Amino acid sequence: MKFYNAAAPSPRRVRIFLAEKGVKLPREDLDLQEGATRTPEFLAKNSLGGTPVLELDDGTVLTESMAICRYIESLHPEPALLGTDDLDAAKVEMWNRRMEIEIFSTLGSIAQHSFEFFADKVEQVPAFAEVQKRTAVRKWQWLDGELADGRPYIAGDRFSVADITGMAALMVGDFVGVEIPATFSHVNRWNDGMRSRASWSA
Ligand SMILES: N[C@@H](CCC(=O)N[C@@H](CS)C(=O)NCC(=O)O)C(=O)O
Repeated sequence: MKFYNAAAPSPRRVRIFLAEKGVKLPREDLDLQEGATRTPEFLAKNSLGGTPVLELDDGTVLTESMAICRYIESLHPEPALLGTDDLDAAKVEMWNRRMEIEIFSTLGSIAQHSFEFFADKVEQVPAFAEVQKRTAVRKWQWLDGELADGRPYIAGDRFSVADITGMAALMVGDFVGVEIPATFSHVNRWNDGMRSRASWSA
């Protein structure tokens, strides 16, 4: 098995997932700035040219960070990061999608519409990046309201992949310079907790 990794938010979701499970995989680190995922060899593995990619020993290739996490969970069930029973798994899925769609994607679109790296990958609209900076603050405010019930983690009482997606979003927020306002005390409590986990630096 081989994990194709890069210094970027999506592969970081998998790195954190692996670190939380205490699993180490053979890994190749790719330099995105050098276009290492845009070679014919890599595009044959992932036609979208993105990381993470997990290549199995029989040649099967998995792309998409969540698909890779799901496969890793099947091999290493503990600690359960995708839910402990059917209802819990549904709640984790619900919150993971909310974190991905509402927070991670909003912050990611700021980078996509303003960073030179994306200039040849998306049709950039710089004004949209500015709109999304304001939108991101509103999304954090929404999450603050959700976490006002005092729960320690995004999906409830247990750390889950929804928190990991949130951790990746925090990293994107650092990149694009969107800070969580100090008045959002509940999100900041969660933010502090995530940054103090050993897996934060994975
Ligand atoms: N939806 C995919 C996103 C994959 C993706 O966009 N990966 C980025 C890093 S965050 C990448 O490797 N980009 C390299 C490129 O586009 O050349 C996932 O969750 O795995």
